[in-house]
Amino acid sequence: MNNPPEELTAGSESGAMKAMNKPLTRRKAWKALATHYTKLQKLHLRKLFAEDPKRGERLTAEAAGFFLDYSKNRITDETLKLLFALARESGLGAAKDAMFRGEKINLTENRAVLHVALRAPKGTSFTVDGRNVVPEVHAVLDKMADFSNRVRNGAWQGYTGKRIRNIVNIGIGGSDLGPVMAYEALKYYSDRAMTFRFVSNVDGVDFVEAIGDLDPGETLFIVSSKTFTTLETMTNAQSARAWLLKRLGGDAKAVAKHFVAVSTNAEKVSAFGIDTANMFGFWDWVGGRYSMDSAIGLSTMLAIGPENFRALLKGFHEMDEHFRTAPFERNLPVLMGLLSIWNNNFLGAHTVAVLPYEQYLKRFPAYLQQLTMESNGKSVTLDGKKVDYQTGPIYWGEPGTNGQHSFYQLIHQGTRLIPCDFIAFTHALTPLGAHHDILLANVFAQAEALAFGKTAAEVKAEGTPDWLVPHRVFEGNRPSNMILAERLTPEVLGNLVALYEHSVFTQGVIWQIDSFDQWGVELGKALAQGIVPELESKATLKHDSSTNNLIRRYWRLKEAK
Ligand code: G6Q
Repeated sequence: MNNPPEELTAGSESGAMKAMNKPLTRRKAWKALATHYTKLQKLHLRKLFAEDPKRGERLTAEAAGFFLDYSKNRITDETLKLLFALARESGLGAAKDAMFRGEKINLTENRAVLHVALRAPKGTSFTVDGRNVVPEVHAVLDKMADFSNRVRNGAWQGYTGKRIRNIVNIGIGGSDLGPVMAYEALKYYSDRAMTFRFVSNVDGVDFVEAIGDLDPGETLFIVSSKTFTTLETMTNAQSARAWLLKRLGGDAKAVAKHFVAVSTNAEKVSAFGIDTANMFGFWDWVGGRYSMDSAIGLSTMLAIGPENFRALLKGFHEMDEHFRTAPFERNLPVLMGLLSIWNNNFLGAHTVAVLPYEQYLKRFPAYLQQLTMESNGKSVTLDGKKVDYQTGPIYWGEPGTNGQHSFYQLIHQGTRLIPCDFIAFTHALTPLGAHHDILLANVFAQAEALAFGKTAAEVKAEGTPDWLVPHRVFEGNRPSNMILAERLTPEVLGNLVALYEHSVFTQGVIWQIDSFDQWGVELGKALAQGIVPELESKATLKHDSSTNNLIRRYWRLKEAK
């Protein structure tokens, strides 16, 4: 592309792009929010709750499997009104429609952003370049289901005639984090007779430890890579191929029985030696971090079966429909996105802690880190201007209650403001004595303590000596969301992931950035490719003095061994 797409020019037809003509900080609602913040700055959640006994019931919303209690945010009705005005002024509605219409809203890559089509029911329509892509999506899903059934029921056999019992997904970034997270999240529903492993890191440890105890005759590798060129994945895939062939007698025909690919690049898949009949495709309008519900989810389907996978897609779709149709005031992703803008851009919070009180979601924060930070870690607007406001916050987290015994200290009494997303389920999948009541008591207690804290008077009244009082005071006024659902089913996982996907989208639209490119990641891919040959055989080095020195040291120590 020599020129930016037409949509970037002022007066374009695209509603999504019109809004960006006015810089964010010059918008009426933004300025009003800034003024409003100065008035609200000192207001405490204690006061807000005391003045409105129904606040905890009022500032809630419910849809697509989830109940959101956002009453413990430092907001008033006026804040919400202004945030909704900001969303309108930013063209959120038009941007949303543009995405669902298949417009090329990923401007810097000139691509449509249509992960919502991955979970569209049969018979519906989503078009890219005038073509309805839903039938193709379902053709791939059917092929995945057929394959999964054959592996799960033993009809698909390995080269030596053994049944496949081990699945190893090789992929990285978007081709790994979603599958790992979904496997862990839905383990309860998985076939326990099968073993699932995930290899992502180019550090050989990852591969070696993953296959150490596996019988190659019973092992199937899924090479998951949209581009099929990613250094880490290709290196691991080659090692897997060599490992397998060495142990199964060296006949290259064994590859077809033990390797399948998930990719958009048929040519490279075939060059690797994988029969393209065993390739599961997806499309350039699916971003890596938005691909866990495409063929990239093949390991998920193998683990939980096609029916559960379809339930997962149903959950995604329910949230898509909610996001597409619900008014902003009751729209969960919009609410969460706007509250995040408020906390980040007005209250000055730099991070968001994601705290699932559900052990099965232990990898959810890691998954969310990519979704949120790769999407909204940008510092120029769609028309290439440097932003003069903060964009994507840092996401991090751990499952509760574990985090309570470590970093929560800083959230309660540190100097930084850390908004928290608590995620909890009213029913345990594995009920055990009083465990679930205790777990839920903890999540409710944490949100309560963060919001209301403990005053000096309260601490004194407990008989605390004066000198100890300041140490035991909790300021409170720490914002949090409580995200509640009934139980972690495949459908609810779909609801949850789509909730965050659309919240990320909402924030990206307000910040006027391209949430769907990842030039920082591309840079990393290119840089290492240049140094690899220099490490393998000495060459004239042309880096900075530090990099040159490090490479020379590596050479020296490598030789000394
Ligand atoms: C995701 C990113 C990135 C990507 C990986 C793997 O949105 O683009 O994390 O998923 O770099 O890329 P491949 O699937 O092409 O190997």
